[in-house]
Amino acid sequence: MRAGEIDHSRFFEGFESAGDPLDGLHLSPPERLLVSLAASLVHVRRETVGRAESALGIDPIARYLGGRATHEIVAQGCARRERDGGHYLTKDQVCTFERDGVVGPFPILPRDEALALGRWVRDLHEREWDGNCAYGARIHRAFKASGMMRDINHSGQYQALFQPKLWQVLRRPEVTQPFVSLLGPDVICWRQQFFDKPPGAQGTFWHQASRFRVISKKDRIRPGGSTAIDPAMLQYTLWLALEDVSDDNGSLRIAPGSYRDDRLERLAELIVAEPIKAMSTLPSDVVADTVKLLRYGPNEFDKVRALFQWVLSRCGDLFADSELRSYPMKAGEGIIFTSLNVHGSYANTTPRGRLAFAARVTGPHTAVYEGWTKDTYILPTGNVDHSVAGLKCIQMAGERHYGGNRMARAPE
Ligand SMILES: O=C(O)CCC(=O)C(=O)O
Repeated sequence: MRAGEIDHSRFFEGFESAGDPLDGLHLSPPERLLVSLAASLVHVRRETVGRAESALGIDPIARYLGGRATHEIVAQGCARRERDGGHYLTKDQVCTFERDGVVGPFPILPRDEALALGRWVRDLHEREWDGNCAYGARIHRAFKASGMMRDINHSGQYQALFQPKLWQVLRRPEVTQPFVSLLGPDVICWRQQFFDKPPGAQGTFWHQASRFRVISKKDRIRPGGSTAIDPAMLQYTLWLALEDVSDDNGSLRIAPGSYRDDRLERLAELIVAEPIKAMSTLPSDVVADTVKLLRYGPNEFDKVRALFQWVLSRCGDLFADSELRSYPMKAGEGIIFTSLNVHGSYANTTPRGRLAFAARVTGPHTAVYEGWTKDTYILPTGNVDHSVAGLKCIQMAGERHYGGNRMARAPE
């Protein structure tokens, strides 16, 4: 490390890659052709536009980022435990959240009830969620054909739209009131999922999310109409442990306060929107392997890790002051955090499972999937398009929601 450089090694501790992710990756002839075509385009850009930019002193990445965005969280809710009792957050908890973008762990469900819920979820998953899939029949068939039906992380998404028991969890005061303290009286869940980490599962590498674009160029959620909402406040995640969680079976990890700097998310979006431009900032000898890994790599962990390394190579001061915390929890405990905080989770090196329920929660001014008719699901057997008509929102508290959002009726 050179003098003055920031030591990011703490971000990699406990996140070692299991060998070279490209080992054993065999591409078909059309895939190989696509990789060499992309590498050639990157080379051409570097030798033409790139050279001109260097001559003019232009850094395309710095230009795209337009400086370091500094986000702020200001709680919109006014209910507080000291005055209103119940399960509202205390003044101190709200202040902690505004500073760190994360609060908890705190008890949400009694431990026995959370464990029983976890067992019920696993049983339902064994029964293939009784055939329910909010993405529609095409994705349900594709889940079965690709083996993803066996993965709760995929097949369990949006299941509160079908299961009264999950719907009721989202409407319990223990769940809604902390959000009312942060968001105000009207609280909406726009998506739910489970995070299952079976024995031997890899960790989840550090990532940030506010608009949830993933491989799309459009925002899945954004401030509706002319509302101004800081991206750090666009949505908060409730991560509720349904089994005991420790560092050795996959605790969640967060850098509190890192939501202020969103360059990781924005540069990840640039890779999707303008891959040739983004790649042309890499040393030429690693371009083909990086394209191969990001396009055809066998697991998300290594892709996200490679992306993080690329972003650090461009923004050496990123998360400079961030402390990393892990969040061991007993079943029934949970935390609330802004997903713009850089976060991930440890690997599960134990013979025990690790199951969590995550609700993505927002306020009445957020437009969800506005202007979208279809989305794309990434499956190992290829990407499959699906309608977004079934991806409805749940009113957790209050009555108001953004006008264009599709709202669900309670399942029976
Ligand atoms: O539970 C995990 O392993 C990861 C959770 C996560 O990335 C999220 O809630 O956004």
